[in-house]
Amino acid sequence: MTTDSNDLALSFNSARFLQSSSKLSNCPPEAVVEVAFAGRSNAGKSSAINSITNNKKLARTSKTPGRTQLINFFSLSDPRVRLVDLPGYGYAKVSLSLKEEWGRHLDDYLQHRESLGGLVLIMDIRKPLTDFDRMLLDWSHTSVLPTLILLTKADKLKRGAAKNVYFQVKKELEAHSAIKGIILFSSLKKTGVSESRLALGSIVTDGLSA
Ligand SMILES: Nc1nc2c(ncn2[C@@H]2O[C@H](COP(=O)(O)OP(=O)(O)OP(=O)(O)O)[C@@H](O)[C@H]2O)c(=O)[nH]1
Ligand SMILES: [Mg+2]
Repeated sequence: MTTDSNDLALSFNSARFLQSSSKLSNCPPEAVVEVAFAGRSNAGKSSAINSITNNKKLARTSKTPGRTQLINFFSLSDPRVRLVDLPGYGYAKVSLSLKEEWGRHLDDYLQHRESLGGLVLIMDIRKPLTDFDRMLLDWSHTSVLPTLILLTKADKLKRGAAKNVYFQVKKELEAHSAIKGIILFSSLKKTGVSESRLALGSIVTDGLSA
């Protein structure tokens, strides 16, 4: 894979569903580089994957929080690279035991997946940097895991207000040396999609050559 934007676009467009896993031991054999999309439940993770891969039907989206309950793997035409849709965190309406189980699987994947080469943190631009987001960011900082931030649902704010959140988040995360970009994103308007593809491409390229 090269960083040529046409190649990358083609590669993301070629994403296919590979499998769902309920726990780490059911995950497909390790790839070379997996980039996982994480974030609060209902933040827009699955929609972001669909926008980036230009495939509305790839990852299931829903108005109801808690739609993605499994770890979903998508392969690209380059078999060494995968995108991973993680279950959202912070969904209050599931039972405590289910919540704990979810947390454990998420944790297990993040802590133990050898091929995890990058994290895309999806945050609703109207509710950025929740406690869990910060926990995840602290972890990706100490783990030196390349992290891309998408401030999604940017269409919900006026341009000026969206920019303000962008600068606020940027300032707060100044010290986080593994951040590879902060992007104003909208799955509805397709804002930030090509920028995200470029940033993802460079994370993937770095991961492949590491
Ligand atoms: N206006 C707007 N709505 C969005 C955007 N992205 C997602 N949504 C909506 O937000 C809701 C949740 O989107 P999903 O992509 O399913 O969110 P998720 O983070 O995958 O949710 P879980 O799988 O439940 O954790 C859906 O109703 C989407 O249509 C966006 O950029 N703009
Ligand atoms: Mg989802």
